[in-house]
Amino acid sequence: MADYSFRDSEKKWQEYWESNQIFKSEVDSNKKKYYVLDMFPYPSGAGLHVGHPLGYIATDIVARYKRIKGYNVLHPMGFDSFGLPAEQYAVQTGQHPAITTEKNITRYKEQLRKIGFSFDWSKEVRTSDPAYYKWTQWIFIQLFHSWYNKQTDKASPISDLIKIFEKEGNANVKAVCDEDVTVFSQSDWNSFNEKQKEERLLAYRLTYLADTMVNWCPELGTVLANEEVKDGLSERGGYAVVRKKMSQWSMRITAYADRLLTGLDGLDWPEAMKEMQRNWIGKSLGAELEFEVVNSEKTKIKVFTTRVDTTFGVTYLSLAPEHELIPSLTTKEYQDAVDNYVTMAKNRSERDRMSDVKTVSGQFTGSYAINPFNGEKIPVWIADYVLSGYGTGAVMAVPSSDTRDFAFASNFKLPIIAVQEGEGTDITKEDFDPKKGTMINSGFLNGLTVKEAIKKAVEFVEEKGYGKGKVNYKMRDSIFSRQRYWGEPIPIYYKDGIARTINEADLPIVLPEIEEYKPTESGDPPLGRAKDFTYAPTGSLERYPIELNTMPGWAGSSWYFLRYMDPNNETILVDKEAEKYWNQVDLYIGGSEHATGHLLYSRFWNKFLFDLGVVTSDEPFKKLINQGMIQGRSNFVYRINGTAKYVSCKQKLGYETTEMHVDVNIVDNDILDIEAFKAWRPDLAEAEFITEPDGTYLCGHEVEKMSKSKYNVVNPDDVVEKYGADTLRMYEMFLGPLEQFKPWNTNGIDGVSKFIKKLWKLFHNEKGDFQIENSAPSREEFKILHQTIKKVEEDVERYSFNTSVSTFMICVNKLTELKSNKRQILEDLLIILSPYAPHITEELWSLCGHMESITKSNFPQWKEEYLTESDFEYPVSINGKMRVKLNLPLSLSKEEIEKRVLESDIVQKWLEGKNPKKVIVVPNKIVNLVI
Ligand code: ANZ
Repeated sequence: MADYSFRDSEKKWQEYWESNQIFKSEVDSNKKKYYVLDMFPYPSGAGLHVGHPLGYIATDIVARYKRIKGYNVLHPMGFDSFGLPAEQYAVQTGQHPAITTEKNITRYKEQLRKIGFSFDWSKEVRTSDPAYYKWTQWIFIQLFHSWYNKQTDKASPISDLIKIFEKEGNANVKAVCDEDVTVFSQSDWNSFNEKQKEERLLAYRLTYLADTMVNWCPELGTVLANEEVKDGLSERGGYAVVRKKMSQWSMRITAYADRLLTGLDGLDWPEAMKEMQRNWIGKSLGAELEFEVVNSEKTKIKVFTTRVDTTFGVTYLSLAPEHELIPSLTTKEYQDAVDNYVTMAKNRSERDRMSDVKTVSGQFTGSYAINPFNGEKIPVWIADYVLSGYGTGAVMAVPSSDTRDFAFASNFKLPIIAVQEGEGTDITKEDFDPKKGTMINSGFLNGLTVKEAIKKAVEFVEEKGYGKGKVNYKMRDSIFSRQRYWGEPIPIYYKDGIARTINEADLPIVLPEIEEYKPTESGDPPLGRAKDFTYAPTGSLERYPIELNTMPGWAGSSWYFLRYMDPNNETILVDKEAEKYWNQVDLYIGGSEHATGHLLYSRFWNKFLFDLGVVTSDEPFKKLINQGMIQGRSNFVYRINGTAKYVSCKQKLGYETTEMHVDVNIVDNDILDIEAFKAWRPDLAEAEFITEPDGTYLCGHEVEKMSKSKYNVVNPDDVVEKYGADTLRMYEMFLGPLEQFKPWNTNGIDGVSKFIKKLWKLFHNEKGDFQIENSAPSREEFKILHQTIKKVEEDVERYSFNTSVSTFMICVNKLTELKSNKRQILEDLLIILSPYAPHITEELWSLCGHMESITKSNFPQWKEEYLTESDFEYPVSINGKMRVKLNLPLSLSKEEIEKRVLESDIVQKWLEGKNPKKVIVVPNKIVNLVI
């Protein structure tokens, strides 16, 4: 046999693994389990580029490693297959998103297959599959029928809540619920009609319909997320966006805020990710404080403050433009000005309003309030830096301590009456011009530290009945409705205007067929186009309309890791035994861009399912690693301005040129394939070139994001075709630490490709025939092997894959030098290399005569005895003269060396029966005796 033919071999082994279901995993309580998971991809039309498999290669190495370490490994793959691109493509072309999605999945699977991943495809899930989303809908229904009981600190059935209401009303219920629930008694409850009862219950349900302010884009016919709006226009298309109140399904994720926060402490995640979630949840300890309005004692303005200690310095109040008291607070004189201001402010997105420090805009209402601490009369303003969704939507402004209040007050020439003492204020003494304000003291808080002052002020406020201590979270409940087609239907129907859940037995509610994927003319979501999208509950002759909104992209991905454990179960979301066995994901690898989206939502749903008893673990992902991105390495050519001439990179000095991206696939080691370049585009056919002296055209290069528009996308299929999957896998790992961002640079790939060839040669003689020997290896050979085993094991255990690759290279180089072809050495090398280069190792393993796949072998145990240089030849001198050389093991202690030296016959002869006066042992060097 001649050179290694990776094409045949890789294809052969991929087929072998597949047809023998080598990676299929079943619950086996006699074996330790290991669950290793990738963030599943959205199957986009563009296919995979070399950046995508980076994380998958890392998890695959771990999965294969853990298997040969004796673990039962669950390593599944699936598709996050609902989503916007397929829908937009459908709107443009009329092609059903299911068809494009299916086509893309086929392509993805083909690409993944070629890289030799050890996925258990029998566990595959697709979020757009009705058999899967049946359970996404089921979770929605459970959320609808649950409320959050603060006393037990978990979700409980709504039926329990109803029992409480029937017995005693809601006065004693401690729940996470809407802010504005009014108290009702037992008899109130019993006198409510069904609709009234439903309205009350909605305020408690974990998923609920609420009128929410949304970014509505009439042109696109949909609600947009905050990050999709820039300067009041839609990011895509630049259409006008207005803030609008719409009835939307929401998820009461805030009920879990504290548990989501404390749960982070026990997770082995990158600290930066945990910090991002902490900030997103944004827990603030503070107080709510009420301000009476002058001439209207009944109206009270409630503010949320984290600095109740600064109340003496309050010089005005400001309300969010959406605040409900504005109409009643606005005096006649200011009516027009207020109306204009409110209209203007409402249409700016929250994000713009928060970031826009300079244009602190505002409007006086004409009303005044009373500062409860000192009885001062203070004006009530409207300011759009106050957000309606946070706290109470009203702030007490302390311009001497808070930068925004200070900027606002300066802008509107409002008084700044106090400089607070103590650390912790935003404004420094230097910033504050005392001429602008009067220094006053803080009454009973004088001289205290901020912490002490806050504590004392809260006590004061509570005692006097001005307000109470309060915890606030930045995190909001998540809006769940989408006006889209390609998502899960929400399992709700409406009867008599009341939202009701579809019977579980009737799930899934399958996405109906429609002709066009756009909103209807009357502004209903696309599902409004379906002919008969109605539901008849069992026993009912009448049919009722089904909810027209669909679920957001994050619904299906919030629980997919559970379904992998038992993907085909039709009667339950996940089998109890399977869940108990596979339990948490032991290792999860994916991008850091999901910090406050997917990773937070899935923790939320998991906690809810935990409360429900569906899962046994409160946290889904024990360990998380964020793989860095592989960036593109772009190449450039330089056109001399006004000509069709291109000048090579090192010759361009003195020319006025325009830099142009060139397709990296027609560049090799920065050298342009001139003919391919001419053929690349019709306008380049006549191109002329000024080359380097050797006749080549040298391109410039730069590291950028990998993207089609930069012509720097490298397709893994091409790399596999040219070098083989084993080379691609090892090369991607070799690029650098997994977490790091790093450019794709094919210049180094030859090194890895050579390594694979060298490995092959170790097993073959000069003539190219397979030949290994059964004779015992030398100590040196063992040493090389065992050092490698140890290093590779340590590396995988700490997810340092790039260092393993270099270790393998060193090992193969050393064995090549020794012309080592001992079975005992080479077979173990194959086993430890198999997670990285699974194909060639299978091939050589079978050539070694093994009938069973190398994936069934055992990771060898390294032995200490082989790691050390075994012996050292000690020169032993007696009275300054070297008399003998003794071979002693290196592992000996000083005392043991001395003992062994003295025991030696030759030394004994020189000692002539005397005891030496002095013995000096210098380990690894010399022994000196003085007699
Ligand atoms: C007086 C004060 C004095 C404040 C001071 C801060 C510093 P965090 O920590 O983010 O929770 N605030 C309250 N509700 C607001 C809203 N809806 N929109 C904008 N700002 C709002 O911030 C809480 C602080 O932000 C509150 O404490 C309030 O200003 C302001 F030296 O009250 B503070």
